[in-house]
Amino acid sequence: MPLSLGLDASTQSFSALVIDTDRGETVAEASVNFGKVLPQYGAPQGFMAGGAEGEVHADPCMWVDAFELLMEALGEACDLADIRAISGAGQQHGSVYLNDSWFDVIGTLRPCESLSEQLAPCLSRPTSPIWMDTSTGEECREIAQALGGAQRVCDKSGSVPIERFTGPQIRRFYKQDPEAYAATARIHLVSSFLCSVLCGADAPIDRGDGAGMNLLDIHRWEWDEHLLRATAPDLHPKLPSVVPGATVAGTVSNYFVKRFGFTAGTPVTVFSGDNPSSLVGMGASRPGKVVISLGTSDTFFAAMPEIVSDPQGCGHVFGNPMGGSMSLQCFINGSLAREAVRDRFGYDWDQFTQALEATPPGNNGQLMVPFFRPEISPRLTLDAPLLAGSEDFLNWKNADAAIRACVEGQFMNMKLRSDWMQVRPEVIYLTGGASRDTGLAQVVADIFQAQVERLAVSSSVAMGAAMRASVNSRGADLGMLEKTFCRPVESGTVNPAVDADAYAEPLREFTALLDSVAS
Ligand code: XUL
Repeated sequence: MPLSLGLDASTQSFSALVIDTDRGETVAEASVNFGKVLPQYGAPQGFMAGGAEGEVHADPCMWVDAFELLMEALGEACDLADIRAISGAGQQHGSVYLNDSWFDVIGTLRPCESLSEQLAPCLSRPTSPIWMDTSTGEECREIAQALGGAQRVCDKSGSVPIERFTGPQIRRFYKQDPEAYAATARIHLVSSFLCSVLCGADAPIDRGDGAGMNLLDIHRWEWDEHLLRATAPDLHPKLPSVVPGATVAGTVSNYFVKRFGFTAGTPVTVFSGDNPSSLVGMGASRPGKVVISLGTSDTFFAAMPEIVSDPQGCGHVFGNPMGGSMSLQCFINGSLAREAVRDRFGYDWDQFTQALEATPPGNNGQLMVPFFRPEISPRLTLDAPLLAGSEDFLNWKNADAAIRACVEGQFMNMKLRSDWMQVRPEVIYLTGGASRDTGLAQVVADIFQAQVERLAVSSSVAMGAAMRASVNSRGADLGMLEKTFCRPVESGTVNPAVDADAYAEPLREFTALLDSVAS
């Protein structure tokens, strides 16, 4: 059986999905939740909370421990020896810092020892800043100044300097601990680090994920010397090379062959970021379709016919793993905000859906700016949760209205922030855990005035990786894969239930509310 494996190293869990492209079937799926299976890392949601000045880090040893547990679980669901092509994706922007022992150790991993035991001594920085980290405001300003303004950085790299992006994070590390920075011989993204571990060789970075670093010239797809210099000294040799998404990074390492029974020589396509991978897994890697992905962060993205940048400086241009580029807008207050409101009232997810179904579009004028953590779209740095809204809501009297206010606030904000992409979607593809919520899908359809389709694939990131691997190493046809694996579920289509006027006034009021809290 010729199988392809897709991996998804996300914020809260590490997941795998195996497809049989000949039969058009998903053969196996497995997932491990970091907080649940590895509580010893003190990261119940996949990251260590409470860092200084907005720092949010995770331990790379936790990721590789989870990698092993995931392969054990997957090995019980299918025969790993049948896998003929592999790729993967990681949460974007996070970075792993390695000393020069890395190059030897990664090529000689011993199957009788755990990955974390062998790799821990290679870390020149014990933990990795991840995408939720907002600690680098000063570094962003310094990089912008060195380049002659934030817009210049945006023109080159596809984004203004952004706190969570890898370049500003590298600069902060260099400034805080210049010795440890000097002892760093390699800086990997989460995706290229895990790809290296799988291949047993130092892997390159793909254009999709590389564009989330504020270091890459997205017009030439090469490291930009000015950005590198503005970030930290001697940075170029510490970075892997950048390659197109259709590149074989290597073959599965002896470690994975011996420990888990993979077939030696199985090709591994370079890993990408979770959002670029999801673009592929949703069947949207050619321009014309818009995806909303509902996860720890919510994202809105689309393949782009040409490069446009966000005048508000919150949106991004990344590489499209299938060629060209994609636009993306990320909202930090995604499922964590929905969970916070749900938990406040002790609701389960069914009750959450019922609350959305029991309340009217526009919520009788009750609005909420549902930011429980500092938001990045728009940028609002807050010391405390910001739950600006109507009086009723602030008093938390009416659970159902609070839930609708939270969800409407999230998607009105998304509509306003994604206007710069100049895409007027007729169909929106919804993915991620919360996409199963019918009430929420209806809110999206109403606010965007678009048909919403929910695809059968719930794990579009891992699916995208499996599809990329199939196309790249097994010559599979992308169009055929999309027809087979990116179909809407039965009852997965939601049409707007109200017309555009229903949200005209709430959108105006929401804009005014947001302006008032932002100022
Ligand atoms: C995108 C972003 C997040 C992470 C984690 O810019 O920061 O979506 O990729 O999912």
